[in-house]
Amino acid sequence: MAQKFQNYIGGSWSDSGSGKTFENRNPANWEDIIGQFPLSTAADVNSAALAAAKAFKSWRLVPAPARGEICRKAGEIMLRRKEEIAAAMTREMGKPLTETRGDVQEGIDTAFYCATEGRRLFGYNTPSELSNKLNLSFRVPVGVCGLITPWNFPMAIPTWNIFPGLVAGNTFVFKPAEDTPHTASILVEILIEAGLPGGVLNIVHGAGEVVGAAITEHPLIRAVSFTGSTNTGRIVAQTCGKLSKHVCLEMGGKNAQIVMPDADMDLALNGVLWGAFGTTGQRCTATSRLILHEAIHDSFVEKLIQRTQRLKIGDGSVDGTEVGPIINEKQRENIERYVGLGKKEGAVCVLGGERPEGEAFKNGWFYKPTIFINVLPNSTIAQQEIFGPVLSVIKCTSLTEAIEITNSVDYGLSSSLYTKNINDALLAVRDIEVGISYINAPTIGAEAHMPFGGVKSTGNGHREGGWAVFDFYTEWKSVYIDYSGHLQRAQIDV
Ligand code: UN1
Repeated sequence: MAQKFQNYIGGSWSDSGSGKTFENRNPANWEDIIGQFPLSTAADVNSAALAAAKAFKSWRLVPAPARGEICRKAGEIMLRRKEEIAAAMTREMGKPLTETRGDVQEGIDTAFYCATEGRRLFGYNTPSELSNKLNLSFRVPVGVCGLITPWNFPMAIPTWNIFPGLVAGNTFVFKPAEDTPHTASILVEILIEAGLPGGVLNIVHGAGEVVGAAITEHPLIRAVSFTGSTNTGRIVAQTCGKLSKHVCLEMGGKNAQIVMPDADMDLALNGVLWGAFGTTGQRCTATSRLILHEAIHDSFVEKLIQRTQRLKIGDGSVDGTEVGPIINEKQRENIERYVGLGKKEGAVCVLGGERPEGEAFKNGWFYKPTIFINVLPNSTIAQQEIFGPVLSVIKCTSLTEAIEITNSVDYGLSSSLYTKNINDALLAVRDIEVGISYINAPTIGAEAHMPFGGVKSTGNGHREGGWAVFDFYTEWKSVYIDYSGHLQRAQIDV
């Protein structure tokens, strides 16, 4: 009998009013059922929003350093439970334990970073244009926030939002991805143990079209943070726009790694293997295009094929696995559709392009690391986000052309350039249109205390992570204190 999990609303665990549940299965072995989770309704979201609005009244008055202290305690609990959380995460979303440990570590880093931000949350003071008048501006919480998160970073992405949001004084209605509800439940347990009062963080499990939509539409929810596909993000933005809500969108990517002839080739090779096939390519920051200078193209591709062939595909909980399963059948079919399109458009599939065969793979959603060469920059597989282990290799003749190709997509999340030429490196950092630019490092590897996000269709101008996320989770309040004792008129009595 599979374990039964519940929502957490207003400080207590409860079933959905619908009485219905959904199953969560291990993508490396679909016969392994992790649990039954509530298939919630708009009425459940309403209860959560009411609880969060009630809790906001007192939570906003708790001093920010004390709110930060709860994050610190949560970070310590995560550190203590790191192995167990990583194992639960691998079981429900498939990436190898080395990677899920990193995902939990990103949550721990965010906890400790946010804990100290509780003592800063800097505002500005400026001189007044009038005498005997004090001008201050400081940050205040937004109110009840809705959080809709994806399955590929089940601890890192929720904590990037929840910890800074809490430190800033907000309360939450949190809907995790249907594929990773267990890790999200563990995060809630941790915050309860760390002393978070009831109603401050509410979790409502269920489908995006029902629970996500109800969060976006609920009048008490003042801000919505969404990480996921560009199509869904645009729907979220439209609804939030109509209702004058804050909205932070973190959507797709089509990230490129450029390799110039003067680069350290082994370094570049290790970079693309990790960037393209780490997390089985299921990252917004995954390397999905490799732009090679013609002088090194053929030799690099040859070594790349050899090294990729050696990557160990399998169950992420088994030591030595480098490439775990795809998250679910629907996503695997989507990858297959793109591989078919690539072939149809004339690119040459030199590796993979199929499901692995054998006993070890028969009950999992596995797919082989796949490499296409002769890919045209404007073809479908070079333009659209695939979210799988599919790498498109494009040939270029100069850095200028490589930058043009990099910029020729709708997205702008991360980029990577391998070169030893400092001038080329700085030129690329200046001209590549992305939110995160790496030199001599792959397109993945963002750190918790740096702003995270992208330009163009990747985002809507906000950033998660670091100090920048506080711009989303706070409003500015400007305060003027006149101690002159007489009426002073700004712009007039100057
Ligand atoms: C994502 O790609 O969905 O930079 C998030 C990285 C991670 C976070 C990625 N630290 O790859």
